Amino acid sequence: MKSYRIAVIAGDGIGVEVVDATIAVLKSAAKKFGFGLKFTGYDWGSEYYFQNGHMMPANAIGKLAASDAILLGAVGHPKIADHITLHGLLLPIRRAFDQFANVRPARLYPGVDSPLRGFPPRDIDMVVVRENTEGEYAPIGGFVHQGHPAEVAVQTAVFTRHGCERVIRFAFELARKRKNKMRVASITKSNAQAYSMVLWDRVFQMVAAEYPDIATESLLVDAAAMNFVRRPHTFDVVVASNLFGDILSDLSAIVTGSIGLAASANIDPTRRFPSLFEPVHGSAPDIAGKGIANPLATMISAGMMLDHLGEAKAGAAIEAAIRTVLSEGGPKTPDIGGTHKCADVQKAVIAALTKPPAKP
Ligand code: GGG
Repeated sequence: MKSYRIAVIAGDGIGVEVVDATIAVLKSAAKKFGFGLKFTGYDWGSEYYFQNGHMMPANAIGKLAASDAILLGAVGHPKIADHITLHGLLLPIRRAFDQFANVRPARLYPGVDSPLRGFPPRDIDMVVVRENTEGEYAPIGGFVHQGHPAEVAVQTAVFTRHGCERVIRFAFELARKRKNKMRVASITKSNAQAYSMVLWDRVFQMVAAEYPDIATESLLVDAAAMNFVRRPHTFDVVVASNLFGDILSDLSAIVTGSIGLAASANIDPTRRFPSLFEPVHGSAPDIAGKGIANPLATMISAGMMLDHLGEAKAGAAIEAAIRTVLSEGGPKTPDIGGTHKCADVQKAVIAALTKPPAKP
């Protein structure tokens, strides 16, 4: 029997609850589809930081490298500055494993309301592909005259031709694979960022020429923000820089109902390294421990993980089970208008996943 090694970093806050619920779903899927999953948990995150002064140990990357995939919950703690938690755990993993494509689907599921008032019942089904290893997140910068009135902070964005080209090409390939609207939208702010994003625009035009079957549009990020609200159903694959992709994928999440449904995959398409799967949301300390976190974003991410591992049927079955629960009036957590708990959703997804097919 084929078996996969899954490194699990539940992390902080609601990360622990949503990852526990997701592992239960993954175990059911593995049983149903006949493959093995060996989970190795790592207690890294903010509690680890309080004990050790860093978010993960020095040999963390080496340990994770021995896995086939990584499942992550959330990072962030109200008593630790956000740049410490993010730069201490998630960002070094993305860079060390060259996970250059952060794939963030946003679907309006049947049974979930979009907050867009009067939005006609048209499908929203898009994917934001976020560049994930450079751009505005490049760890280049510093302080001068620190603590003095003349203090200066310098933060440098890094856009390489190679970095732009590979993520843009990934977006075009994804549009072909999805066979949905066959469109790729590129988002920049090249009127203001006249070097880095002009390079991006140029590379986008160059790559687009190789995909005559895919329609394209180039939007400035401010116009894209408007259009995600005004005409979200017209987008298919959207490719953007690290920062813009991060911001826009929160917008695509909320127009499809909740960030609690927003999944993501940090992919190394070359498969030299393990890819990482996580919900888009953070640790949500305001609801942590109350049992009301929505586990669906993590479950959808886990489905993407199985698909990436080559268990496409099992991945699709998790998504189908979630779709069934949402469309057939199953339990919903408060973020999507319900009153149920994370554990209720877990049970319902497992029931839908394991239900024997109806007799003809
Ligand atoms: N699910 C992982 C998590 O906690 N993400 C929160 C976050 O701050 N992410 C920043 C980013 O993706 O750039």
